[in-house]
Amino acid sequence: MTVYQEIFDEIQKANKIVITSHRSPDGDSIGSSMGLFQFICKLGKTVHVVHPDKAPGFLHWVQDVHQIEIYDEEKEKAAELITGADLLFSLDYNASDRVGAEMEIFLRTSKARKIVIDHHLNPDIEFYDIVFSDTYTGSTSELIFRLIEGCGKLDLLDSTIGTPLYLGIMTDTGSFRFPSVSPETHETLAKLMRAGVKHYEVHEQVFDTNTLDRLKLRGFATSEKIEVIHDLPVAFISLTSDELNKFNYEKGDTEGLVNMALSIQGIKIAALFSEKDGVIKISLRSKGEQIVNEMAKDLFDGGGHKYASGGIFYGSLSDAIDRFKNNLSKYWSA
Ligand SMILES: [Mn+2]
Repeated sequence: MTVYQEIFDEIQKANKIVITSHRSPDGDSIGSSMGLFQFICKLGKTVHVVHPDKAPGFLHWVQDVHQIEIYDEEKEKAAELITGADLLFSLDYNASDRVGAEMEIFLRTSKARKIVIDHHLNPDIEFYDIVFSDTYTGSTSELIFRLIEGCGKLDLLDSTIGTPLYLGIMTDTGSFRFPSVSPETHETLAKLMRAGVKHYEVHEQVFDTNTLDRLKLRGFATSEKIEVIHDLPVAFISLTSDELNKFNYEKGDTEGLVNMALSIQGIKIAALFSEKDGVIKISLRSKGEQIVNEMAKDLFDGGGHKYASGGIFYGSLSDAIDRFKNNLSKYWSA
């Protein structure tokens, strides 16, 4: 039996299905969660999505996204759903601590059957009853599509299921440009479009949403706050909390800013350091031979994908930058 059929059988058997995803939702966690949610709804089953925290504003247009139960906002209700579930999905993360320490307790104590569908490295296979992990695929949303196709239910695919999947694939592949994009990715996109997904609407909803403040912050960051390291093709941007406040910073305003640094001709590694909530948040991006997930893990208590990782630093902005600069050569693959 294929893993797709196995998962489909579990869905058919279950009565109380809960879909979870990681903290700080992104396009893929929302896309995969809502794609699977809509698919299970279409099978005529009841299902809840429980996320640790709320989706950023640029994802509020996604159909039924407001039905997601947010643990941070309604802890008791969210905990009850998880505890009472007989089938639990972990989407776009593969270790229970990625939902945050509080919500993790309920995942750990839940008696539900547990299924992980994910594309990050090193899944916690002990924790799950069924593991559908593919670290070569660019997004979890693409894996949800593969599940629907693999269990022979492609006839149910419509734009309601397909639109969030398109969103997740698009955002996690940098609009279909990362090395993780495969011919299968484009075949998936074609099938989503045939099912009625309006790709241009998804792009518009995600990318044409700048506020004037955000655009000015990005202009400031790229004109005043970008540095290229002298002897390596590495660039970084740093922003203090005062600078963020000056542009009325809202969550999501620095999203993708690190890619501006990576877009400089010849640059292979880019970083963004931003001072938020009293800590330094770090985003790392890379290309080609260079990978950044080890650096994120070792230096900034973080992790992620080979080409897109992040972490955190408890200290000053300048200390975080020094830590990055002083250790770069160790992670440089010549
Ligand atoms: Mn993902």
